[in-house]
Amino acid sequence: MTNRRNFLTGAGAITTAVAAAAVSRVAMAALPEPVFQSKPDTMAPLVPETGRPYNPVVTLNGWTLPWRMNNGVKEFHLVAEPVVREMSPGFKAHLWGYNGQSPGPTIEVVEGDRVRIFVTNKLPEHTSVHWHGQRLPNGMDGVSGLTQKAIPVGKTFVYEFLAKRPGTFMYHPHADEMTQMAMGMMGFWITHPKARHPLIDEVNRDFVFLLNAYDIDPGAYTPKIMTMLDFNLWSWNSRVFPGIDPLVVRKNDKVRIRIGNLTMTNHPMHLHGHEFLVTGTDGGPTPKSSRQYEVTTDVAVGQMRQLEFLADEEGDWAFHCHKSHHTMNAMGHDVPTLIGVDHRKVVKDITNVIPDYMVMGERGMADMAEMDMPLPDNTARMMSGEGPFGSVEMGGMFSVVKVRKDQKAGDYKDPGWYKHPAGEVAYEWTGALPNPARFAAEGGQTMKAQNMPAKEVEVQVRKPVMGGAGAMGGMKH
Ligand SMILES: [Cu+2]
Repeated sequence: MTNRRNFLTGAGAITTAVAAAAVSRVAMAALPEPVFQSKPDTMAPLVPETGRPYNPVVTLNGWTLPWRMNNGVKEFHLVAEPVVREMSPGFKAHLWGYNGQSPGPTIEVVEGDRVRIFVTNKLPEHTSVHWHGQRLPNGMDGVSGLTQKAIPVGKTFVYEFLAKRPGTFMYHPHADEMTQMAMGMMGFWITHPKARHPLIDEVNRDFVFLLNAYDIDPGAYTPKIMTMLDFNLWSWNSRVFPGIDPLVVRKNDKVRIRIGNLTMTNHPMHLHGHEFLVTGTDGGPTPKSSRQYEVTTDVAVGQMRQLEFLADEEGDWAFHCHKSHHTMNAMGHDVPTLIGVDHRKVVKDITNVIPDYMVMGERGMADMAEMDMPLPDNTARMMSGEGPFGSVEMGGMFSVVKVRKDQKAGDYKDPGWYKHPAGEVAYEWTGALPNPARFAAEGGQTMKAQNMPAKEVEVQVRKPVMGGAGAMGGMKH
């Protein structure tokens, strides 16, 4: 049971999931052998071989936990343990999670299933699992101290309940939560409807991911757990752009995206090129009368949201959190705004003291994306991600919904960048530019300035306290 076995192998964005190994009769009497996953790839949906059929979800940069049926009960085995998570290529974090990964594997069951979950604690401290959003007996709710004893180090506890209502749920510890959630302990839970449900549509693609946030100093591996606000890594399933896989769909697919928020702030999730409906919340499917088309919906702390749309526009459509600081990686927050400030004199003064001092951001921050600055080892670049037209200048909570007419049903392989039809890309104007019609300067119509100083305001630029790339790397946003 303690052997770490990779049941799921392969390379690329999508690899093949393998169902749990056949279980011998002797083993049936014991706990199910836990299944582990060490790769951060998006695994192909796990098609159920036992129990009621359903359309499985795709966990972005994650996987679904195989189960076994034991006398009509669906049995899962979660192992809470320290893990190493690759958050983006070249950047690994030392987190806590379940079964080899943070977040833990997605659990998928069907409305009416009797579910038994074995939880083994291999953390250095006690834990528990709260089944966020479920209807269940009070003693199965997982609040240590209140509804159960915390699971001591090295022990295994059993949770058992009926999956009563269909919907989108989460699981996470309810013991030393501040530490354990800051370290990445969380996972998704889907209860599929047992039959056609009037408020739950069949979809062609069903993606799930959790929003999470970490505070990891550049060059460090372990999150700081005392952080309340100053997180510097905003992630989906503990991955940051460009480490987040694209959401690949076929043109005219009906697409569902389920998002859970276990960070300490809200995230307005924004989709380009399509309108979506919020078809479900923590409380289950939304009444049809409450649905309205949106392109952004806020996912508040502790909430789940289900978005649905018809992917009828081909292209590479950005999908991201609309808080611009959440689409950046470690760096940048405390950097003063330097746009429009000429630094040449300041730099000359500073380089007398700090020879390798470097100025950033006098033309905006875009230079940063392309600049190959020396960063401490094991640091996610603040913003990067090469697109077909240059740097995407993004990090953090950002990915791309790739809509293709020739994508095969059930194929999640990255089709590469969209090939735009001729004449459908913004282009440079090379003709003559008419003289701009200035307003105030040429006596045009404009509002009178009130209470404004008559002469130009002098800008006082504070001398930067820190210099050099390493010091800038220590800043947060
Ligand atoms: Cu956000």
